[in-house]
Amino acid sequence: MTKQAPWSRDEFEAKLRAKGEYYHIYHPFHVAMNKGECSQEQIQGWVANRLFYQLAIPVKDAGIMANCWDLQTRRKWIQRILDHDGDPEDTTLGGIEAWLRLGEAVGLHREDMLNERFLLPGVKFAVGAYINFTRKASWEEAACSSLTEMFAPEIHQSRLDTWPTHYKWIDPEGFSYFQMRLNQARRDVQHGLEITLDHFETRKQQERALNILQFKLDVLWSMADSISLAYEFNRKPFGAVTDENISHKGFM
Ligand code: AHQ
Repeated sequence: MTKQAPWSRDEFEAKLRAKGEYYHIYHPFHVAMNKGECSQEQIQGWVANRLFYQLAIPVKDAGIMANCWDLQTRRKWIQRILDHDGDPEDTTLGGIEAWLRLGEAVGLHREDMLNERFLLPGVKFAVGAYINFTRKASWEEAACSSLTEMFAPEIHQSRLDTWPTHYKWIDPEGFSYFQMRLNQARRDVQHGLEITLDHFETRKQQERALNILQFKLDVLWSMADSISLAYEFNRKPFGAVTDENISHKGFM
């Protein structure tokens, strides 16, 4: 079989961006949420479960840095950890604290969010798959998997455009996380895209990059599926045998 020529840099970027059609902004749960069709319990369930993803991001990014010997890359990548954990040098809220305040704004208690009271096994497994991939992959392939954020500004903006109208019971202070991510995501994507376009050179490597991005799109879609099953279709884990929230804790 003849070896296929690699795509040009622009063609490769366009192929990556075309994956946006599978982004979780189109998941029925997110569509319903932005249409104002979610109850307070459904919003709470989504916020409580998405916290686990937010807590995992700096752990994931620290794992990428641990695999990366390139000083210039680390000098940039470390900002992602500071964005989420908060920068001790400045008073701006870190993303995790901002997410916890979103949780309080939708009526959740901090300790319930942090002790995984509402965390669904399916969400935890999807996030665990993401962390495990980025730990084992090269730092360049792990960087590529963060490129779902090419589509994130649109989803954060869609929440800022719709939630204040549909969910007047939520203190607007809670939306600061979405506002913060608009610029942070755009900056992250610029760096992640540069790494990806530089690293994946042959056609075979470029096809692998698309598959890595699809893996991460699967992670995000599967998280929404688990949340939807539990909070939209009222099929919580072990719901057939108990009303309690039963699932393992910790183990990451
Ligand atoms: O808040 C999000 C965030 O900080 C990140 C980091 C990035 C990564 O490294 O994988 N991905 C990501 C995402 C965030 N928010 C999600 C959302 O829907 O609110 C979207 C998600 C992403 O697109 O990967």
